[in-house]
Amino acid sequence: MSSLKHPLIQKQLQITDAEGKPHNVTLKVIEADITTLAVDAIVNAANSTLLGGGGVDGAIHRAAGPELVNYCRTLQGCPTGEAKISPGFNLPAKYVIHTVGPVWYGGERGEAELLANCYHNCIKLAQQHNVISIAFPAISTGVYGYPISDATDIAIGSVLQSLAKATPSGSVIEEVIFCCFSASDAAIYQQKLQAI
Ligand code: AR6
Repeated sequence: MSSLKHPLIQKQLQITDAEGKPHNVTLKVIEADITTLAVDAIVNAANSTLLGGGGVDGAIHRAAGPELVNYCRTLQGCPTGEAKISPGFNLPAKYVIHTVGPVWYGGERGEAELLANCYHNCIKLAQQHNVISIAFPAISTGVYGYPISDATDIAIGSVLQSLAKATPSGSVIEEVIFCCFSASDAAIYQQKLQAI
């Protein structure tokens, strides 16, 4: 395992699900290329076509191989804030959960709620597919321009809220990885996770 994949911080929390049952979940912050992670599901910060693009989306499509775009054609796109799932094909991850983050227009166009919906819908879909470990990139904070500090609060907050809303019919997610692509993003995630 490369040293960059070694968690910069990890925190074990007890979450109470919708039926009042306690579950342990470990939240980790790492600095890595998400396409290298052998987890049950990695999340893709896609666009609404789901047919590939730049940034993490481009990296995931390159690493998964052309079968991914062929499969994504059958998904018929994805609205902002929602999520769709595909196999991981050549990736070490079993699934890719594609979500479409909001473009940042200054914060007055419902960006915060849309970004929270992304995390919530990814967790929901993951649980429906028996995912135990999931890795998220910093959705919307690249090309889409969402300020990293606010986006990080939403990422951590909405993941914890979604896990608490979980119903016993889905899998119990035991590991959530926040996969940062720069040391400066990782430092922000680390600081926010430390504070909870
Ligand atoms: N592993 C982990 N994180 C990565 C990787 C990687 N290999 N590559 C980039 N990032 P962005 P968005 C980080 O721009 O803002 C695409 O063209 C990156 O540093 O990928 O949601 C889509 O098709 C940043 O922190 O996604 C859409 O059109 C984070 O991933 C649009 O960009 C998100 O940056 C989506 O924009």
